[in-house]
Amino acid sequence: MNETRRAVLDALADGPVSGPELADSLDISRNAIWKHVEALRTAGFEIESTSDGYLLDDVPEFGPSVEYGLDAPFSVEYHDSIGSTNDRARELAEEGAEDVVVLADEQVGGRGRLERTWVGPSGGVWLSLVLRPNIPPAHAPLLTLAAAVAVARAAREAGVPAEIKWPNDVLVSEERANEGQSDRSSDDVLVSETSEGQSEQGTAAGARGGEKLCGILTEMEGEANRVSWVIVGTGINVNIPADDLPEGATSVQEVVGSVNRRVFVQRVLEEFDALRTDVDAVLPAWRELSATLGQRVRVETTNGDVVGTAVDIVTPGALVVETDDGDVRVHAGDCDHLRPAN
Ligand code: BT5
Repeated sequence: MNETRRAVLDALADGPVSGPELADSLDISRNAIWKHVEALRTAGFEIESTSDGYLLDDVPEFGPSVEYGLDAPFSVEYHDSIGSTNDRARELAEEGAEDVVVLADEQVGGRGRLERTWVGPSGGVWLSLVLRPNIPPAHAPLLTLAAAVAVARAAREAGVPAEIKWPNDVLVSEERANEGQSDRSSDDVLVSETSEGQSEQGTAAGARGGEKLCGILTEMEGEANRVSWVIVGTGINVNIPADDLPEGATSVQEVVGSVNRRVFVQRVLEEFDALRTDVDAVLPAWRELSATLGQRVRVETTNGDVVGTAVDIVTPGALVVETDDGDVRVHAGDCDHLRPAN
């Protein structure tokens, strides 16, 4: 949203304000004011024309309105439906964009890591941030961790007991979901039960450490010591019934009911913005929200499996696993939670 349109919107929110008054105060023509008002109406803002002037009645729950009231320096490119927000973000990055958020209600060609499919029905928050941070490529994983912290915090504010599983998932753990489920019937539990004698293989939801609320796919381009751009693609299951999601997934709606997605995304973006400007805060915040630390884990890496107890996370996002052969730092891989370490 450009500066003038945002100023028109702010004035309407404090309205009623007449067209001529607005034109005067913003130093643009009355015709330009009219065009901004019409464009805002098209974007779903409800603007009443009263005898005293224009008045903002209602802000759309989702859409371009995400920029309205956002306390972070991102502009938003909104799509009702898109193939992959990461693909669109890449186009924008290659054109030189910075601090743009590509946001969609529905994503029909979403990607996970290793070209896995990401399911993105309407009602979700599918977003990709285009960033140009002044960091070496090796530090980019910190942005993934920051995004996970931002999502987990926003989810917790909404009442969802979210935790982070290394490296890129936000989960609702079985235990915590059940804590918040006392009002549900026993055949309506959100997270599948893990057997008492869960083996080292782990079971479906148990191996994931809980049900998946959000996944993050970070992509980048750069040279040896400096990134050119980074795209942090974040998929959050917000107002989606579990039936529309793959097995092992959950949503905000399933845990606490539907929420206002505009407010939810704004909180994610604001938290992310605060963390990217205070990188020293990322790891401590991540540790606090982690479902992985203290767990027995198996991490599948390109050099084979690492099995042991996850004891820490260190810059720029490596998991420290205490194994029979000593501590191993794992930088990338798929992580299964086995059983809690004694
Ligand atoms: C991820 O991959 O978790 C990263 C997902 C990133 C998605 C976002 S949405 C916005 C942006 N645009 C894109 O095109 N992508 C990003 P990974 O760790 O590989 O997990 C993928 C696996 O999660 C799949 O193989 C499924 O098992 C599962 N999955 C697919 N859709 C899901 C959903 N909506 N919720 C939970 N799990 C899902």
